[in-house]
Amino acid sequence: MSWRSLALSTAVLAVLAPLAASGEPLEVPSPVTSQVRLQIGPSSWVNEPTTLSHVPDNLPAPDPGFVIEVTVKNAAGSPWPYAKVYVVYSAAAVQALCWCSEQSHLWGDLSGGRRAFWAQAGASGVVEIRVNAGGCLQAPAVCDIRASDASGVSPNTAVVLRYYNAVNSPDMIGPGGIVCDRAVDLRDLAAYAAVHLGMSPYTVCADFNGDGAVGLADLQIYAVHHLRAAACN
Ligand SMILES: [Ca+2]
Ligand SMILES: [Ca+2]
Repeated sequence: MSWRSLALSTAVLAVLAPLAASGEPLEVPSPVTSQVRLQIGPSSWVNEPTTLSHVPDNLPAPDPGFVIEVTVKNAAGSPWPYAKVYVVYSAAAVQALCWCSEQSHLWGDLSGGRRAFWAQAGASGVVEIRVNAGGCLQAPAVCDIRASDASGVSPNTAVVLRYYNAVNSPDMIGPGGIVCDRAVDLRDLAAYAAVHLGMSPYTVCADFNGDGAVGLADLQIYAVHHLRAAACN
């Protein structure tokens, strides 16, 4: 083997090493290296696990206050420029949530009654997505975030980066006890406060940071939307 071919082989091995380590191919987005975080307040972010696993909840709101930031990377940890990122809701979520008629991003309904929102990352593989809706639902894999390369034409063939077992929103309730009404107002404050103060049992619908308890951190998240009277049609 010549020095040149040896150097080339070494370079190829260096490139393939992350592939061997993670077991993931380099030509698809990686749920291990890709990053997802949620902006749950004006300057408050929650980092989600960096491995493919369910995370506590996904947070839509009637206003575009909650930001889902996704950084798409391949198995070697290199940013994936111009990746397409989708937020996909199950048919059960489509039925249960109160959707705003105007959305921050392009969206469409998929087979089986699912709904997908999508946006395209920039050159650094980073994209922010907001979903405008109210309501709450806890169910296995009720929502997921997935990504494909720029040529991807369908979320069905995209790689799932994260999935969620709950979707909740500060729009917890509506008139007459319906589960949501696309507005965050005194009804929602009363519903939230009852759980916070222990007058109603724990519900994931009031656990906005998904830590298994309802407390001041959740109140802070709720208050952001209540104070701006978040609402949509
Ligand atoms: Ca409401
Ligand atoms: Ca909580």
